[in-house]
This record gives sequence, structure tokens and C-alpha cells, in this order.
Amino acid sequence: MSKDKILVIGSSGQIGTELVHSLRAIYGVENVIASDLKLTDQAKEGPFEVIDVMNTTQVHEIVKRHGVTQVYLLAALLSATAEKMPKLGWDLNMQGLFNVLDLAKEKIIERVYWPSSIAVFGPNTPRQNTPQYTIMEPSTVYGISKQAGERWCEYYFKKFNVDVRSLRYPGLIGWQSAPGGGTTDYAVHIFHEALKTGTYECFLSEDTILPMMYMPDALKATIGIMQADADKVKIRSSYNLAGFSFSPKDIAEEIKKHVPEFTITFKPDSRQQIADSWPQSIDASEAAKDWGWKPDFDLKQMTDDMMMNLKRIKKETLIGS
Ligand code: NAD
Ligand code: AKB
Repeated sequence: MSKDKILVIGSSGQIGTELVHSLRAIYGVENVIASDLKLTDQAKEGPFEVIDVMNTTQVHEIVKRHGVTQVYLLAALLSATAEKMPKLGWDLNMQGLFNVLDLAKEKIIERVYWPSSIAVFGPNTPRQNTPQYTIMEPSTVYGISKQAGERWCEYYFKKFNVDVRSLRYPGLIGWQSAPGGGTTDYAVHIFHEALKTGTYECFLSEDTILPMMYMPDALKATIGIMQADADKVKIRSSYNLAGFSFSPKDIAEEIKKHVPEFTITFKPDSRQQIADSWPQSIDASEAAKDWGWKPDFDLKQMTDDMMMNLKRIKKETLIGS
């Protein structure tokens, strides 16, 4: 039986929906507690708690009651939403992190996973093969909160010996869940619209290249860094992580191989400016060196797998954009 009791906070979002399945397959259903602001269908599959990560007392009580040893903190406002609600974006992204880091500081929990993002980089960052250590200067509220969060993670590790682990995810693409308000969301919506209507209006311009990753690779990296020996996790701010990079035009070409009649149009909105401030590709060699990171999927393999799975599910369950 697993000695780990895991709490996933923000479990009903794009990553949590899939991560909870993977964690339960490894640690057992009863040892993985899903939690989010509202009750969702996840409650039918195993332990679930309604939680507000901003509520220190509530988080503390749930962790104690379940004997939680590890927290995966996924609750956050993403880039596009945080630009619309900057105060809430900052408060949620920072206060949630402090509430969880403090539990580890008080030795109530043993290990924390907290995701950062390519959004920590900004317009003055080298955009190709962006190194682990470079100019950052993020220009979004989301990016500022992630950069500050990285600094706090490293601080808690050095000052209080908190075992916190983190990855700078690129844009994530998966077929099991909808994205939650980011700049890279188009790369999920495009598949659903291609199958539902055969056409998609993209909110980024055709040549906007961004780093992306298929969800199975993101889950492999997440669980991989959490299971790595502590001495192998040398970076305690957050690791660069890379899958593959493409533009809306590139992915549209791949989708056309499955839906030949598919057409795409481009109507850039405020998210274009965010995308233009982010890297186009990421150097993940530190993650490869320290704990063996290697992605399995490229653009073609991801598109083939997305299409195969989305064609299997009912048309009515495809998401709108
Ligand atoms: P999401 O928006 O899909 O899900 C976030 C979940 O948190 C939602 O279910 C929401 O209800 C919940 N939540 C919001 N406020 C809460 C609160 N006060 N208390 C408890 N739960 C609350 O986000 P995601 O895409 O699953 O991202 C998870 C994490 O990964 C975030 O930190 C995000 O910044 C990071 N990340 C995601 C991506 C990506 O492409 N999805 C890329 C880089 C980093
Ligand atoms: C977003 O677009 O906000 C996220 C991210 C890359 O952090 N997908």
C-alpha cells in the first residue's frame, strides 16, 4: 500500500482532470484526494473535497484530516484571464502558494509540486532555445506571479528545507479536458472546432510560434520530478521543460491530414501581445541532465493521437472555443 497521501488542489482544470487519473493509477484511488472550488464529476470517481486554496484554515483542516503527505497545487489564474483580473490573478497565484509552502515549512506535509510556466520569460528574453538562466522580465500579471512564485519556492527550499519541485510548462494540449484561460488555448480548441465545424478562427496570427507539449508528456514530467530522488532535483526554483514548437499555420497543416476540408482564419486579439512576449523554443537540457527528462511526442504524433481520441468520443462532448 502507498505511504503517500496526495492532495491535488485545482483538480478539475485542464491538467488536474488528467493528473488525478494518472496519480490514482499509481498510488491507488483512495490515496489521491481531488479538490477544487466546486463539486464536479471527479467526486464520483474517488475522494473529493470542496476547497478554496485562499482559505488557510480550510486547507490546513483538509490536509490534517486526510493525513496528506504531498500537495500538487494547480489552482491559478492563467495568462489571459489574469490580464482581465490582475488583482485576483496575483492574490490567488501567490496566496495559494504560500498556504501550501507554509504547510511544508511546518512539516505537516513532506513534498510540494507547483507548476511554473514559460510565461516567466518576457520580451527581452532570448526567444530561441531559451536557456534555464537568462533575462526574464515577464510582462504579464501571470508571468510576474510565476516568477515571484519561483523565487519563493527556492527561498523556502534554502531557508526552511521545504521539498518543493516545479516545472516551467509550455502550452499543454490534451483531449480529456478543456483549457482554462491561457494564451496557448487555441491549440486545443482548434482540434475540437476542426471536428465539429471544419473551420477555426484563431486568436493568434498564423506565424506565432510557441513552445507546446502533449499532456501525456507533461504528466510524465510532473510525476517524474515528484518521484525523483531529492538529490537529483538540483533546481528548486523551476525547471525549463520542452516538447515541440509550432505556429497555428503548422498545426492547421497537420490537422488537414486528418480533416482535408479543414480551413483556418486568423483574427489576433489581445492574446497576441502575450504570445509575442514569450519564447519560441526552450532549452530543457538541465531537466534532461538532472532527472532524465525526454519527451515522447512531436507535433505529428500529438496530432495523430488527439485525432484518434477525439474521433472516439461523441460529437456533443467536443468543447466550444
Ligand atoms: P485550469 O485553469 O484549467 O485549472 C485551474 C483549476 O483551479 C480550476 O479547476 C479552478 O476551478 C481551480 N481554482 C481556481 N481558483 C481556486 C481556488 N481559490 N481554490 C481552489 N481551486 C481553485 O488550469 P490548468 O491549465 O490545469 O493549470 C494548472 C496549473 O498549471 C496552473 O498553475 C497553471 O499556471 C500551470 N500551467 C498550465 C499550463 C497549461 O497550458 N495548461 C501551462 C503552464 C503552466
Ligand atoms: C497560458 O497560456 O497561460 C498557459 C501557460 C503557457 O502558462 N497555457
